Amino acid sequence: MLTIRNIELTELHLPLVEPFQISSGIQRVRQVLLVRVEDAEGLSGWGECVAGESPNYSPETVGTAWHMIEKWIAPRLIGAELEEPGQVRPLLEKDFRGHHMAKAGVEMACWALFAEARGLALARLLGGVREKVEVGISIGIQPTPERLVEKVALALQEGYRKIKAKIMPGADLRYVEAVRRELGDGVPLMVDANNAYTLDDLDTLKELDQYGLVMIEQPLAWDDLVRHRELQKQLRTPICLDESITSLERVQDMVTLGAGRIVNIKPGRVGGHASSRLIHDFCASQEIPVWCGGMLESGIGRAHNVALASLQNFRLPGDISPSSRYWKRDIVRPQWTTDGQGRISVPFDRPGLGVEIDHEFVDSLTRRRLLLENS
Ligand code: OSB
Ligand code: MG
Repeated sequence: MLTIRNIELTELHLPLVEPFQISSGIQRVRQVLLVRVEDAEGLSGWGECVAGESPNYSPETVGTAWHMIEKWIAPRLIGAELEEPGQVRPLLEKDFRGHHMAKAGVEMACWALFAEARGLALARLLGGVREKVEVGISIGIQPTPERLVEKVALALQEGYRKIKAKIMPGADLRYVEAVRRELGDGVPLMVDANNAYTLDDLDTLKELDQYGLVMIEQPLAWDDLVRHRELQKQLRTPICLDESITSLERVQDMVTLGAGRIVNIKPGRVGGHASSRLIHDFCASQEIPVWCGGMLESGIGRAHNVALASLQNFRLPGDISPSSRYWKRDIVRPQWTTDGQGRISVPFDRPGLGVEIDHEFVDSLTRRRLLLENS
């Protein structure tokens, strides 16, 4: 048994090595919200809340998550006596609606704490089996199709096993066409629209269908399964849902409706590791492939994603690129690296997250910090 003694929030600003543009906005600096939970013995577990600066991906932001954790989540958890990490999710779900990213930041920190306390790798605690996870890259919207072709060619050289190109109206068909023309049909290419289309764009989306894409991620509105079903009926390319999948129930609805055929699991979006595991297991039973998405995480969130992606049914390469793809210097040691062939080793041989936090560097980037404990 383990008792939660306090929870500490840290917001730091980490500049990206290059701007990252998606259909709904451009990002140059990642506002990272770190969560540290401490137990009565003085052991710590770290998590990362993946909410962004603005509500352009989900309704949550760093500001709303900070508020929710300070006012609601921490008071409920501090003093709680836990037998196992699976108890955190029901505690945070009871009568608190939504705010999955805020909940997940804390829930995942508790999983890391349990892994530390038991001297187990987080991946082991989660039930992971893969020694290495396959990695893909998510490439932001480029100024020209030629620039995208260059980026894709470089990514292939670097060994990435799945290439995701962000698209939006006006930066779609010509971009995909250029990659196929210059680099061929063998490139494991997919696109992600982050909700930029409606069924009025059916002609464009049907044209995309000709390029043999591995999948089309979240073309329509973030909370809309019904129209994704209409679209999937008219496309051969599998639709992969990202924003729309906020829980196991939404995945079940996706299957019932036929709204998509592949699921992107981001633990932050679905409320944490317990929820991710339920979705993973359900998808395995339905023979639906899942892969681990990314939210431009620092090395701490990345540690959680790597551990989760080591579960059996993560059959497709994740958006889990090495540290250097995002940051000049990451906030963990060692930095996350690939083996040069598009795989990251899962640190099964180290307890907890498997990386050390670079506290000095974190402190130098910190904008605000708050220790929450019961008075
Ligand atoms: O839709 O998957 C997305 C980043 C921010 C917001 C949404 C998304 C993304 C990515 C980044 O695609 C993937 C990564 O972390 O490498
Ligand atoms: Mg996406």
